[in-house]
Amino acid sequence: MASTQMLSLLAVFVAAAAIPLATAENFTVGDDNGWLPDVNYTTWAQGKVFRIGDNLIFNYIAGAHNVIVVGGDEFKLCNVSAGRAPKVFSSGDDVVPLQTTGKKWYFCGIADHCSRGQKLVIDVLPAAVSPAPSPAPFVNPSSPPASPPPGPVTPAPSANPPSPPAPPSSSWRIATDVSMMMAVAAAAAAIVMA
Ligand SMILES: [Cu+2]
Repeated sequence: MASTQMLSLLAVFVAAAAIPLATAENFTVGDDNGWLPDVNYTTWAQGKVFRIGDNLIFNYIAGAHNVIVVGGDEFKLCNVSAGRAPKVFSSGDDVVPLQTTGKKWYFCGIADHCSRGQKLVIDVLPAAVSPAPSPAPFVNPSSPPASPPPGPVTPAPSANPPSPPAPPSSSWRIATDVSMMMAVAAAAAAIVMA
């Protein structure tokens, strides 16, 4: 049924249009490596686009590591500044929501893990805007048509079009009749002579 096909097609379009609105991405830090020392998280983060609404997932054995949300200086020094009580995740399956833009720094506070590279800095961008409809040329039916583009102008039909070929003149018709008659006569003569 055509209407059914149209409906399913419409459903596909609606679903496709809805997908970008629902894209809060979950980034598993380190992918299959998880959250460990001696992994290059700068390399891991390279080329990834982090946005508000996305989540970082830190996977590790609970108790063996943690995730401390730190500042840039603390990140550099692998040390939480004295007197600060930073946010710490320690479940081993930590979901860290990205809620503000800008640089975010994380490191593991266990032993020397941070200085062994168990640290991550990312830059969070604003949430993705819902995709605007592609800027198709908008045609306003009520607006006057655009002036025709400059180009060769087709000549208006002439008021005096070339006259059609004149009908066969009477002299031509007579000539034809004569030649016809002569042909018939010749044929008749040929038959008689045969
Ligand atoms: Cu650790």
